[in-house]
Amino acid sequence: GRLEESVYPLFYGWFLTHKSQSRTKETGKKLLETLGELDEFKEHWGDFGGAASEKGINLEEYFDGKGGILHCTTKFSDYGKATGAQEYAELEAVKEFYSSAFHLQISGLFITPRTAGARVRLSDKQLEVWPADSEKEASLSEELPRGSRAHITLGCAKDVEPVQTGLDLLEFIKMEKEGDQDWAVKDTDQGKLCYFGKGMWMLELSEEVTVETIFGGFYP
Ligand code: ACK
Repeated sequence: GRLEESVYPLFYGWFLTHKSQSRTKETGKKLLETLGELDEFKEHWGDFGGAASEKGINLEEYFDGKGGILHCTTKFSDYGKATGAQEYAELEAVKEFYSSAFHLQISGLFITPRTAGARVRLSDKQLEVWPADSEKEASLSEELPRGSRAHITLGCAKDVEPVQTGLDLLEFIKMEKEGDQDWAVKDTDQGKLCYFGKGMWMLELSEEVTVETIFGGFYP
């Protein structure tokens, strides 16, 4: 029968199709392999705490926490309990775009000692379902452009929650904004690899990767 009350998801986002998931995982894996073999990376093993043996770090094992379907979260609504969850559900764009297909652009890939993720560049249309306060909520001081936090979590280190991936991405973007520094370490066949210190590596893809997604909610 009809539900008396609205049912709110755990979160809303763009969910990658099966095919796009395998491709994205593959691209991420390639980065981890490239990094693992890079001399410049080896100089900074210490950033990853005790994870490095004499042979190095197995990054794939390091980031094996928290699997699941690859997605780009728009709103974490916590089954309606999160601040603004109900208002978000009522947004015209959210209702209109629900279940629609979108192409998302991945512009970079990154790892930190906590998370591995993909940086997503949202279009103006996609920003219509991006919560107004997402960046403010996460970065206490600075004003960052809307959509800065958009990401796909590819992996988490042990005992790290996936919410950390977006926070790590904002950390990169803050440094990019403040920095007069050149972070570039190496040109790879995938793009420019940058080291920001403290175990924070970003690969700026020379060609953005397009992934197919469906906008919707995650309920389990
Ligand atoms: O990797 P993610 O973007 O980070 O996808 C998962 C998803 O919701 C289910 O846990 C994200 N998430 C969890 N807590 C929050 C939060 N407080 N704010 C924003 N995103 C969150 C998590």
